[in-house]
Amino acid sequence: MTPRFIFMSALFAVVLSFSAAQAMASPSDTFVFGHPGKASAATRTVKITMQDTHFSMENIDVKSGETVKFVLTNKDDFEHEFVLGTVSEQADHRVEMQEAMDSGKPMDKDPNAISVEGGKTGVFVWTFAGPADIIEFDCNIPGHYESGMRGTVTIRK
Ligand SMILES: [Cu+2]
Repeated sequence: MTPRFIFMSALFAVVLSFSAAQAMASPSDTFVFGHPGKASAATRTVKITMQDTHFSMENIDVKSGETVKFVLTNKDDFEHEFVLGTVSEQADHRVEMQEAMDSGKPMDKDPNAISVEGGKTGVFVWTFAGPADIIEFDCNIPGHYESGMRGTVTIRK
């Protein structure tokens, strides 16, 4: 490697970590749309089925401050995930998932996501926060979002 290449790589890494920190990533990070919630604080349970690489719901309406317990049942015989995020965070996550698949490295566990193995049910609790906005719930396993495995969450004041 030339010194220039090393410098550019280091610079790229700094830019990457800066944008990742801004977007979401590590467990200590905050999300504009809320934070992981406690099941005991949940005021509502939303049941979603994952089947034929689709979610059984296209939109979920929530209020800012509301804690929702999601019960996700995967009826396919392969893994799906449920990720909350803004449109741009979801797009970034899809790139990470594709890279992880290509390299064979496992993904870091994100606090705004849950993976559910085929035939299993997973529980995911989230406390939503405003500002009133629309975010997405997606499965970003390569090819799944593209085949329609996505939905929106409308966060109302
Ligand atoms: Cu999926």
